[in-house]
Amino acid sequence: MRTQVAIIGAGPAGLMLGRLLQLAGIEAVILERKSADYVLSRIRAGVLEQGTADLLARVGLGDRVAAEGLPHGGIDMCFDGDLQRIDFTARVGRHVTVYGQTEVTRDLMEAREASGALTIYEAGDVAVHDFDGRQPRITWRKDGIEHALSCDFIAGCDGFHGVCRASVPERAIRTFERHYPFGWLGILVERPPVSEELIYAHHERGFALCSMRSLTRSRYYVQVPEGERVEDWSDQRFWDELRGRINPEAAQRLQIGPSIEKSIAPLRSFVAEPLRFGRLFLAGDAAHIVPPTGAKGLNLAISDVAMLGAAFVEHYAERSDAGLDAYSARALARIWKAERFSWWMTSLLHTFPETGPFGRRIQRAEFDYLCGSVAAQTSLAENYTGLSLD
Ligand code: FAS
Ligand code: PHB
Repeated sequence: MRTQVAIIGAGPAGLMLGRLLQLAGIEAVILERKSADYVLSRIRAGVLEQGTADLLARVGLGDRVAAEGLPHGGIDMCFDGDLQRIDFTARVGRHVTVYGQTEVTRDLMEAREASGALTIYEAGDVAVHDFDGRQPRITWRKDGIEHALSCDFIAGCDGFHGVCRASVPERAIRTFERHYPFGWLGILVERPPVSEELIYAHHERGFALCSMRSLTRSRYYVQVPEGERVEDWSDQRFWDELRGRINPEAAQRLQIGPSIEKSIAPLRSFVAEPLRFGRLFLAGDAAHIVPPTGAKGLNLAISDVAMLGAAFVEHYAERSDAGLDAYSARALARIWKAERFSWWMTSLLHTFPETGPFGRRIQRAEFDYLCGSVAAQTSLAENYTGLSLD
Protein backbone atom coordinates (compact mmCIF):
# COMPACT_ATOMS: atom_id res chain seq x y z
CA MET A 1 0.00 0.00 0.00
CA ARG A 2 1.09 3.58 -0.58
CA THR A 3 -0.30 7.03 0.30
CA GLN A 4 0.93 10.61 0.42
CA VAL A 5 0.46 11.30 4.16
CA ALA A 6 0.11 8.57 6.80
CA ILE A 7 -1.70 9.92 9.88
CA ILE A 8 -1.28 8.00 13.13
CA GLY A 9 -4.26 8.52 15.46
CA ALA A 10 -7.96 9.22 14.82
CA GLY A 11 -8.52 11.73 17.60
CA PRO A 12 -9.45 15.34 16.77
CA ALA A 13 -5.95 16.16 15.47
CA GLY A 14 -5.70 13.18 13.10
CA LEU A 15 -9.26 13.45 11.88
CA MET A 16 -9.08 17.23 11.28
CA LEU A 17 -5.78 16.84 9.42
CA GLY A 18 -7.35 14.09 7.32
CA ARG A 19 -10.25 16.42 6.51
CA LEU A 20 -7.99 19.30 5.50
CA LEU A 21 -5.91 17.03 3.23
CA GLN A 22 -8.95 15.35 1.69
CA LEU A 23 -10.48 18.73 0.79
CA ALA A 24 -7.17 19.64 -0.88
CA GLY A 25 -7.11 16.40 -2.87
CA ILE A 26 -4.16 15.01 -0.92
CA GLU A 27 -4.29 11.28 -0.15
CA ALA A 28 -4.04 10.34 3.53
CA VAL A 29 -4.60 7.10 5.43
CA ILE A 30 -5.39 7.23 9.16
CA LEU A 31 -4.31 4.37 11.42
CA GLU A 32 -6.01 4.18 14.82
CA ARG A 33 -5.29 1.55 17.44
CA LYS A 34 -8.75 1.63 19.03
CA SER A 35 -12.23 1.13 17.59
CA ALA A 36 -14.28 4.10 16.43
CA ASP A 37 -16.76 3.46 19.25
CA TYR A 38 -13.96 3.52 21.82
CA VAL A 39 -12.63 6.82 20.49
CA LEU A 40 -16.14 8.29 20.71
CA SER A 41 -16.64 6.95 24.23
CA ARG A 42 -13.89 9.13 25.70
CA ILE A 43 -15.37 12.15 27.55
CA ARG A 44 -12.92 15.02 27.20
CA ALA A 45 -13.00 18.68 26.22
CA GLY A 46 -16.03 20.87 26.08
CA VAL A 47 -15.08 24.36 24.89
CA LEU A 48 -14.19 25.43 21.33
CA GLU A 49 -12.19 28.60 20.70
CA GLN A 50 -13.74 30.79 18.02
CA GLY A 51 -10.91 29.75 15.67
CA THR A 52 -11.77 26.08 16.12
CA ALA A 53 -15.46 26.63 15.44
CA ASP A 54 -14.55 28.78 12.41
CA LEU A 55 -12.28 26.03 11.03
CA LEU A 56 -15.02 23.42 11.46
CA ALA A 57 -17.28 25.69 9.39
CA ARG A 58 -14.52 26.18 6.76
CA VAL A 59 -14.17 22.43 6.31
CA GLY A 60 -17.94 22.09 5.87
CA LEU A 61 -18.72 20.87 9.39
CA GLY A 62 -20.20 24.00 10.93
CA ASP A 63 -23.90 23.15 10.76
CA ARG A 64 -24.23 21.02 13.91
CA VAL A 65 -21.92 23.27 15.90
CA ALA A 66 -24.08 26.24 14.89
CA ALA A 67 -27.31 24.34 15.67
CA GLU A 68 -26.30 22.55 18.89
CA GLY A 69 -23.27 24.47 20.16
CA LEU A 70 -23.81 27.04 22.91
CA PRO A 71 -22.12 30.40 22.25
CA HIS A 72 -20.69 31.77 25.50
CA GLY A 73 -19.71 35.44 25.74
CA GLY A 74 -17.91 35.05 29.04
CA ILE A 75 -17.04 32.98 32.11
CA ASP A 76 -17.39 33.47 35.85
CA MET A 77 -14.26 33.40 38.03
CA CYS A 78 -14.99 32.65 41.70
CA PHE A 79 -12.55 33.04 44.58
CA ASP A 80 -13.66 31.90 48.05
CA GLY A 81 -17.26 32.64 47.04
CA ASP A 82 -16.62 36.05 45.41
CA LEU A 83 -17.68 36.11 41.75
CA GLN A 84 -16.27 38.10 38.81
CA ARG A 85 -17.57 37.71 35.27
CA ILE A 86 -15.06 38.04 32.45
CA ASP A 87 -16.94 39.50 29.49
CA PHE A 88 -15.20 38.17 26.36
CA THR A 89 -17.46 40.02 23.94
CA ALA A 90 -16.92 43.41 25.61
CA ARG A 91 -13.18 42.88 26.08
CA VAL A 92 -12.10 41.27 22.79
CA GLY A 93 -15.22 40.97 20.62
CA ARG A 94 -14.99 37.18 20.53
CA HIS A 95 -16.80 34.26 22.14
CA VAL A 96 -16.31 30.52 22.70
CA THR A 97 -18.70 27.69 21.86
CA VAL A 98 -19.61 24.90 24.27
CA TYR A 99 -19.62 21.77 22.10
CA GLY A 100 -18.18 18.48 23.36
CA GLN A 101 -15.00 17.02 21.88
CA THR A 102 -16.96 13.82 21.37
CA GLU A 103 -19.25 15.70 18.97
CA VAL A 104 -16.30 17.27 17.11
CA THR A 105 -14.82 13.80 16.73
CA ARG A 106 -18.16 12.38 15.58
CA ASP A 107 -18.61 15.11 12.95
CA LEU A 108 -15.10 14.53 11.61
CA MET A 109 -15.47 10.74 11.64
CA GLU A 110 -18.79 10.81 9.78
CA ALA A 111 -17.45 13.26 7.18
CA ARG A 112 -14.40 11.05 6.61
CA GLU A 113 -16.51 7.95 6.23
CA ALA A 114 -18.80 9.74 3.77
CA SER A 115 -15.78 10.84 1.72
CA GLY A 116 -14.57 7.25 1.35
CA ALA A 117 -11.11 8.14 2.72
CA LEU A 118 -9.42 5.19 4.45
CA THR A 119 -9.26 4.93 8.25
CA ILE A 120 -7.92 1.67 9.65
CA TYR A 121 -9.31 1.14 13.16
CA GLU A 122 -8.02 -1.42 15.64
CA ALA A 123 -4.58 -1.30 14.00
CA GLY A 124 -2.31 -3.14 16.43
CA ASP A 125 1.44 -2.70 16.98
CA VAL A 126 1.66 0.36 14.73
CA ALA A 127 5.30 1.19 14.07
CA VAL A 128 6.90 4.03 12.11
CA HIS A 129 10.05 3.42 10.06
CA ASP A 130 12.67 5.37 8.05
CA PHE A 131 11.07 8.76 8.71
CA ASP A 132 14.53 10.34 8.56
CA GLY A 133 14.95 9.02 5.02
CA ARG A 134 13.01 9.62 1.83
CA GLN A 135 10.74 6.56 2.05
CA PRO A 136 8.96 6.48 5.43
CA ARG A 137 6.92 3.39 6.18
CA ILE A 138 4.24 2.32 8.62
CA THR A 139 3.68 -1.28 9.69
CA TRP A 140 0.83 -2.67 11.79
CA ARG A 141 -0.96 -5.87 12.61
CA LYS A 142 -4.67 -6.52 12.15
CA ASP A 143 -6.59 -9.80 12.25
CA GLY A 144 -3.27 -11.58 12.71
CA ILE A 145 -1.87 -10.20 9.46
CA GLU A 146 1.14 -7.86 9.21
CA HIS A 147 0.53 -4.83 6.95
CA ALA A 148 2.81 -2.12 5.52
CA LEU A 149 2.18 1.33 4.07
CA SER A 150 4.76 3.52 2.36
CA CYS A 151 4.20 7.27 2.30
CA ASP A 152 5.79 10.66 1.69
CA PHE A 153 5.18 11.95 5.23
CA ILE A 154 3.98 10.74 8.64
CA ALA A 155 1.79 12.90 10.90
CA GLY A 156 2.07 11.78 14.53
CA CYS A 157 -1.39 12.61 15.89
CA ASP A 158 -1.34 9.69 18.32
CA GLY A 159 -1.65 11.52 21.63
CA PHE A 160 0.56 11.65 24.70
CA HIS A 161 1.05 7.89 24.92
CA GLY A 162 1.45 7.34 21.20
CA VAL A 163 4.19 5.58 19.25
CA CYS A 164 5.42 8.47 17.10
CA ARG A 165 7.17 10.68 19.67
CA ALA A 166 8.41 7.51 21.37
CA SER A 167 10.07 6.48 18.08
CA VAL A 168 12.24 9.60 17.90
CA PRO A 169 15.84 9.03 19.06
CA GLU A 170 16.38 10.60 22.50
CA ARG A 171 19.28 12.71 21.20
CA ALA A 172 16.95 14.36 18.66
CA ILE A 173 14.21 15.54 21.02
CA ARG A 174 13.96 17.71 24.14
CA THR A 175 10.97 17.66 26.49
CA PHE A 176 9.75 20.17 29.08
CA GLU A 177 7.36 19.09 31.83
CA ARG A 178 5.58 20.44 34.88
CA HIS A 179 3.91 17.88 37.13
CA TYR A 180 0.88 18.93 39.24
CA PRO A 181 0.25 17.08 42.54
CA PHE A 182 -3.46 16.75 41.82
CA GLY A 183 -6.00 15.65 39.23
CA TRP A 184 -9.55 16.52 38.17
CA LEU A 185 -12.41 14.27 39.19
CA GLY A 186 -15.07 14.86 36.52
CA ILE A 187 -18.74 13.90 36.51
CA LEU A 188 -21.29 13.98 33.69
CA VAL A 189 -24.95 14.34 34.76
CA GLU A 190 -28.25 14.64 32.90
CA ARG A 191 -29.31 17.81 34.70
CA PRO A 192 -29.51 21.47 33.59
CA PRO A 193 -26.30 23.41 34.21
CA VAL A 194 -26.05 25.38 37.42
CA SER A 195 -25.30 28.60 35.53
CA GLU A 196 -25.63 29.94 31.97
CA GLU A 197 -21.84 30.17 31.66
CA LEU A 198 -18.87 28.24 33.10
CA ILE A 199 -17.80 28.90 36.70
CA TYR A 200 -14.10 28.45 37.52
CA ALA A 201 -13.82 28.37 41.33
CA HIS A 202 -10.87 28.63 43.71
CA HIS A 203 -11.48 27.47 47.27
CA GLU A 204 -9.14 26.53 50.09
CA ARG A 205 -10.48 22.98 49.74
CA GLY A 206 -9.49 23.01 46.08
CA PHE A 207 -10.52 23.98 42.57
CA ALA A 208 -13.96 23.31 41.10
CA LEU A 209 -15.41 23.86 37.62
CA CYS A 210 -19.05 24.01 36.58
CA SER A 211 -19.38 23.33 32.87
CA MET A 212 -21.91 21.76 30.54
CA ARG A 213 -22.50 19.81 27.32
CA SER A 214 -26.01 21.16 26.58
CA LEU A 215 -28.88 22.88 28.40
CA THR A 216 -29.84 19.49 29.87
CA ARG A 217 -26.45 17.84 30.42
CA SER A 218 -23.80 19.21 32.79
CA ARG A 219 -20.12 18.53 33.37
CA TYR A 220 -18.54 19.25 36.75
CA TYR A 221 -15.01 18.84 38.12
CA VAL A 222 -13.34 19.04 41.52
CA GLN A 223 -9.59 19.03 42.19
CA VAL A 224 -8.50 15.85 44.00
CA PRO A 225 -5.06 14.88 45.34
CA GLU A 226 -3.00 12.70 43.00
CA GLY A 227 -3.48 9.01 43.64
CA GLU A 228 -7.18 9.37 44.42
CA ARG A 229 -9.33 6.50 43.12
CA VAL A 230 -12.65 7.22 41.44
CA GLU A 231 -14.23 4.28 43.30
CA ASP A 232 -13.63 6.18 46.56
CA TRP A 233 -15.91 8.99 45.32
CA SER A 234 -19.63 8.35 45.60
CA ASP A 235 -21.84 10.76 43.69
CA GLN A 236 -23.00 12.25 47.00
CA ARG A 237 -19.43 12.85 48.14
CA PHE A 238 -18.76 14.60 44.84
CA TRP A 239 -21.86 16.84 45.10
CA ASP A 240 -21.08 17.78 48.70
CA GLU A 241 -17.51 18.73 47.77
CA LEU A 242 -18.60 20.72 44.68
CA ARG A 243 -21.23 22.62 46.68
CA GLY A 244 -18.64 23.55 49.28
CA ARG A 245 -16.27 25.09 46.71
CA ILE A 246 -18.51 27.24 44.48
CA ASN A 247 -20.31 30.50 45.26
CA PRO A 248 -23.33 30.10 47.60
CA GLU A 249 -25.88 31.23 45.00
CA ALA A 250 -24.72 28.53 42.57
CA ALA A 251 -24.51 25.94 45.35
CA GLN A 252 -28.14 26.72 46.13
CA ARG A 253 -29.20 26.30 42.49
CA LEU A 254 -27.18 23.11 41.83
CA GLN A 255 -29.36 20.29 40.48
CA ILE A 256 -27.73 16.97 41.32
CA GLY A 257 -28.45 13.54 39.90
CA PRO A 258 -26.86 10.16 39.16
CA SER A 259 -23.54 10.37 37.31
CA ILE A 260 -23.53 8.96 33.76
CA GLU A 261 -19.73 9.19 33.64
CA LYS A 262 -17.18 9.72 36.40
CA SER A 263 -13.40 9.72 35.95
CA ILE A 264 -10.17 11.24 37.19
CA ALA A 265 -7.75 12.94 34.76
CA PRO A 266 -4.17 13.69 35.84
CA LEU A 267 -2.84 17.21 35.14
CA ARG A 268 0.47 17.96 33.51
CA SER A 269 2.16 20.58 31.33
CA PHE A 270 4.36 19.05 28.65
CA VAL A 271 6.03 20.20 25.43
CA ALA A 272 8.30 18.29 23.05
CA GLU A 273 10.76 20.18 20.86
CA PRO A 274 11.15 20.22 17.93
CA LEU A 275 7.98 18.92 16.21
CA ARG A 276 9.65 17.73 13.02
CA PHE A 277 12.02 14.80 12.54
CA GLY A 278 12.76 14.43 8.84
CA ARG A 279 9.46 13.34 7.34
CA LEU A 280 7.70 12.80 10.69
CA PHE A 281 5.69 15.69 12.18
CA LEU A 282 4.08 15.75 15.65
CA ALA A 283 0.76 17.50 16.34
CA GLY A 284 -1.76 17.66 19.19
CA ASP A 285 -1.26 15.75 22.42
CA ALA A 286 1.61 13.81 20.77
CA ALA A 287 3.51 17.11 20.94
CA HIS A 288 2.15 18.80 24.06
CA ILE A 289 -0.16 18.53 27.03
CA VAL A 290 -1.80 21.37 28.96
CA PRO A 291 -3.75 21.23 32.22
CA PRO A 292 -7.43 21.54 31.14
CA THR A 293 -7.91 24.71 33.25
CA GLY A 294 -7.51 26.94 30.20
CA ALA A 295 -9.65 24.75 27.89
CA LYS A 296 -6.70 24.64 25.43
CA GLY A 297 -5.95 20.95 24.80
CA LEU A 298 -8.41 20.23 22.03
CA ASN A 299 -8.05 23.73 20.56
CA LEU A 300 -4.25 23.48 20.39
CA ALA A 301 -4.54 20.12 18.61
CA ILE A 302 -6.76 21.76 16.00
CA SER A 303 -4.50 24.79 15.54
CA ASP A 304 -1.45 22.53 15.13
CA VAL A 305 -3.05 20.62 12.27
CA ALA A 306 -4.43 23.79 10.72
CA MET A 307 -0.79 24.88 10.33
CA LEU A 308 0.48 21.41 9.33
CA GLY A 309 -2.35 20.88 6.86
CA ALA A 310 -1.63 24.20 5.15
CA ALA A 311 2.05 23.25 4.96
CA PHE A 312 1.26 19.91 3.28
CA VAL A 313 -1.04 21.66 0.79
CA GLU A 314 1.76 24.14 -0.01
CA HIS A 315 4.18 21.21 -0.52
CA TYR A 316 1.94 19.35 -2.95
CA ALA A 317 0.18 22.24 -4.67
CA GLU A 318 2.96 24.81 -4.88
CA ARG A 319 6.01 22.56 -4.68
CA SER A 320 7.24 24.66 -1.76
CA ASP A 321 8.51 23.32 1.58
CA ALA A 322 8.53 26.70 3.29
CA GLY A 323 5.50 25.78 5.40
CA LEU A 324 6.88 22.37 6.38
CA ASP A 325 10.24 23.91 7.25
CA ALA A 326 8.52 26.58 9.39
CA TYR A 327 5.90 24.33 11.03
CA SER A 328 7.77 23.37 14.19
CA ALA A 329 8.85 26.89 15.17
CA ARG A 330 5.49 28.41 14.19
CA ALA A 331 3.42 25.83 16.08
CA LEU A 332 5.68 25.93 19.15
CA ALA A 333 5.39 29.73 19.39
CA ARG A 334 1.62 29.37 19.80
CA ILE A 335 1.86 26.20 21.92
CA TRP A 336 4.07 27.89 24.52
CA LYS A 337 1.65 30.83 24.83
CA ALA A 338 -1.17 28.35 25.48
CA GLU A 339 1.04 26.48 27.96
CA ARG A 340 1.66 29.76 29.78
CA PHE A 341 -2.04 30.64 29.97
CA SER A 342 -3.02 27.13 31.10
CA TRP A 343 -0.28 27.20 33.77
CA TRP A 344 -1.41 30.69 34.91
CA MET A 345 -5.08 29.64 35.22
CA THR A 346 -4.04 26.46 37.06
CA SER A 347 -1.73 28.36 39.43
CA LEU A 348 -4.43 30.93 40.23
CA LEU A 349 -7.29 28.51 40.80
CA HIS A 350 -5.83 25.42 42.45
CA THR A 351 -4.49 24.81 45.95
CA PHE A 352 -0.95 23.46 46.05
CA PRO A 353 0.61 21.70 49.05
CA GLU A 354 3.44 24.26 49.09
CA THR A 355 1.22 27.37 48.61
CA GLY A 356 1.18 28.41 52.28
CA PRO A 357 -0.34 31.63 53.73
CA PHE A 358 1.83 33.95 51.61
CA GLY A 359 0.99 32.04 48.43
CA ARG A 360 -2.74 32.20 49.15
CA ARG A 361 -2.54 35.96 49.65
CA ILE A 362 -0.77 36.22 46.29
CA GLN A 363 -3.56 34.14 44.67
CA ARG A 364 -6.17 36.43 46.28
CA ALA A 365 -4.31 39.52 45.11
CA GLU A 366 -4.19 38.08 41.56
CA PHE A 367 -7.97 37.59 41.67
CA ASP A 368 -8.57 41.08 43.12
CA TYR A 369 -6.37 42.60 40.41
CA LEU A 370 -8.36 40.69 37.77
CA CYS A 371 -11.62 42.04 39.24
CA GLY A 372 -10.41 45.65 39.11
CA SER A 373 -8.47 45.73 35.84
CA VAL A 374 -9.93 45.89 32.34
CA ALA A 375 -6.42 45.17 31.05
CA ALA A 376 -6.20 41.96 33.11
CA GLN A 377 -9.67 40.88 32.01
CA THR A 378 -8.79 41.63 28.38
CA SER A 379 -5.67 39.50 28.67
CA LEU A 380 -7.65 36.58 30.08
CA ALA A 381 -10.36 37.00 27.43
CA GLU A 382 -7.79 37.19 24.62
CA ASN A 383 -6.12 33.95 25.71
CA TYR A 384 -9.26 32.01 26.61
CA THR A 385 -11.05 32.75 23.31
CA GLY A 386 -7.86 31.85 21.42
CA LEU A 387 -4.80 33.71 20.13
CA SER A 388 -4.38 34.15 16.37
CA LEU A 389 -2.45 31.50 14.43
CA ASP A 390 0.37 33.97 13.75
P1 FAS B 1 -6.00 12.21 21.30
O1 FAS B 1 -5.31 11.60 22.48
O2 FAS B 1 -7.40 12.70 21.44
O3 FAS B 1 -6.03 11.16 20.09
C1 FAS B 1 -4.91 10.35 19.83
C2 FAS B 1 -5.42 9.09 19.16
O4 FAS B 1 -4.30 8.29 18.79
C3 FAS B 1 -6.29 8.26 20.10
O5 FAS B 1 -7.50 7.93 19.48
C4 FAS B 1 -5.43 7.01 20.36
O6 FAS B 1 -6.22 5.86 20.50
C5 FAS B 1 -4.58 6.95 19.12
N1 FAS B 1 -3.32 6.25 19.32
C6 FAS B 1 -2.50 6.31 20.39
N2 FAS B 1 -1.43 5.51 20.21
C7 FAS B 1 -1.57 4.95 18.97
C8 FAS B 1 -0.80 4.03 18.21
N3 FAS B 1 0.34 3.55 18.69
N4 FAS B 1 -1.26 3.66 17.00
C9 FAS B 1 -2.42 4.17 16.50
N5 FAS B 1 -3.21 5.05 17.18
C10 FAS B 1 -2.77 5.41 18.40
N6 FAS B 1 -8.80 19.28 26.69
C11 FAS B 1 -9.58 20.38 26.87
O7 FAS B 1 -9.44 21.35 26.13
N7 FAS B 1 -10.53 20.39 27.87
C12 FAS B 1 -10.74 19.30 28.69
O8 FAS B 1 -11.59 19.32 29.55
C13 FAS B 1 -9.96 18.15 28.52
N8 FAS B 1 -10.16 17.03 29.29
C14 FAS B 1 -9.37 15.93 29.09
C15 FAS B 1 -9.55 14.75 29.86
C16 FAS B 1 -8.73 13.63 29.66
C17 FAS B 1 -8.93 12.38 30.49
C18 FAS B 1 -7.71 13.67 28.69
C19 FAS B 1 -6.79 12.47 28.48
C20 FAS B 1 -7.54 14.80 27.92
C21 FAS B 1 -8.37 15.94 28.11
N9 FAS B 1 -8.23 17.10 27.33
C22 FAS B 1 -8.99 18.19 27.50
C23 FAS B 1 -7.24 17.15 26.32
C24 FAS B 1 -7.78 16.44 25.10
O9 FAS B 1 -9.00 17.02 24.73
C25 FAS B 1 -6.72 16.51 24.05
O10 FAS B 1 -6.13 17.79 23.98
C26 FAS B 1 -7.23 16.13 22.69
O11 FAS B 1 -7.85 14.88 22.77
C27 FAS B 1 -6.01 16.11 21.77
O12 FAS B 1 -6.38 15.50 20.60
P2 FAS B 1 -5.34 14.57 19.80
O13 FAS B 1 -4.05 15.29 19.70
O14 FAS B 1 -6.04 14.12 18.59
O15 FAS B 1 -5.04 13.36 20.80
C1 PHB C 1 -15.40 20.73 30.03
O1 PHB C 1 -16.57 21.12 29.83
O2 PHB C 1 -15.09 19.52 30.01
C2 PHB C 1 -14.32 21.74 30.31
C3 PHB C 1 -14.58 23.09 30.10
C4 PHB C 1 -13.58 24.01 30.35
C5 PHB C 1 -12.35 23.58 30.81
C6 PHB C 1 -12.09 22.23 31.01
C7 PHB C 1 -13.09 21.30 30.77
O3 PHB C 1 -11.36 24.49 31.07
